[in-house]
Amino acid sequence: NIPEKQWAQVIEKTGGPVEYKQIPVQKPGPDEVLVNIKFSGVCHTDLHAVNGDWPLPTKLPLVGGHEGAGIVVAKGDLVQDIEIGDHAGVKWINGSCLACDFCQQSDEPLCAKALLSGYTVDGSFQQYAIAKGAHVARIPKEIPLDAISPVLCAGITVYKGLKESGARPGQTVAIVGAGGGLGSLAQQYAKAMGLRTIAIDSGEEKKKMCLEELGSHAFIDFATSKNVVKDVQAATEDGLGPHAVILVAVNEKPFQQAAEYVRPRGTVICIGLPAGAYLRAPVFESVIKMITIKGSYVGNRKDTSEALEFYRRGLIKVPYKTVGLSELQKVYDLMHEGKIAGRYVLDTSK
Ligand code: 8ID
Ligand code: ZN
Ligand code: ZN
Repeated sequence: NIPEKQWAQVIEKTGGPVEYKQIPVQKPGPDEVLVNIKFSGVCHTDLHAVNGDWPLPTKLPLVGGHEGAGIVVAKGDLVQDIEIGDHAGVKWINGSCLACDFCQQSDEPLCAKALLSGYTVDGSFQQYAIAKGAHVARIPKEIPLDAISPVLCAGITVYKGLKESGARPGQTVAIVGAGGGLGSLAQQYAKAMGLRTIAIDSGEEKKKMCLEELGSHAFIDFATSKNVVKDVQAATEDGLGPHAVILVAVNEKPFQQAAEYVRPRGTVICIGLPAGAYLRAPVFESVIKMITIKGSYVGNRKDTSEALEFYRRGLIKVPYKTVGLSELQKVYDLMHEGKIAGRYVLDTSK
């Protein structure tokens, strides 16, 4: 029984506020599914969308959210390989053309026609969300929907970023922004991939989480360190710096620092998207250290199923707190202040 109305968090204009209200439930098109969202993680991207931080406009009015985990309750005639009652995830890539040069190579995040959940189409901050049948994440039924929701963006993205870094088991990766949603999962995926991690973030709560719960061997507090570059290098066994750096901070500064402490031959992976930020690296050191600097953008459908499989196998611990969908503004306020250790997950029934 699908209701006609549902609770949602909606912004009418860029800058907000988010408004908790009832809106109609939409019907899925022929190649789409309707997912009864049970839980949705809140990603910093959702806050960027509210604030209009990026040079890409959102749809308006907008229902944000792209870490939505729930149950398929309706589907279009063309959707054959997912059934009503199956568990599914509405992730950032809501759909893509499946035909362009990039889609053919399973680089669907690069598709010029990609639909973005909670950005160019309505997302998971509502009780019933629509996504293309080809793109919803298939969630095995034994996985709890609350715990898996942050994996649907944060998990997939950092897993992909770690693969893009080329770091191999036994090597060391610095996670910059380690105490946030992406950063906390990055430490877990890195550990599962046999990597050592150095966590960089700020404050006692995040330090404790990174060292005691997430398995990093060192924590560097960017706010109190006198020299982040030296401290990161000193935290590697031979003092030569980490083999890779995963940048998931929402601040420009570390994007201009990483090339200085990464190891010769090392790779800097840019994932975080601070507003108006630029990368900077000294040409001299970049050349003579043979550094690679790359961007990494979410993941494809295979990265998605692999990231979920890591969780299913018990390799990933997701540090999260659950509050009601109605409390989204509070989560944004905490996120804006950098006060969230791990992720907040919204329960759409409250
Ligand atoms: O596909 C992608 N590239 C992708 C996918 C998903 C998210 C990119 N993102 C982007 C988001 O849009 C956002 O810009 O990644 C960024 C991180 O998202 P998040 O993990 O959801 O944000 P958060 O939970 O607020 O964590 C950010 C952390 O960065 C720390 C903060 O303390 C916080 O814990 N941080 C900051 I701000 N400045 C720092 C610094 N100088 C820093 N950590 C280390 N050094
Ligand atoms: Zn996200
Ligand atoms: Zn395409």
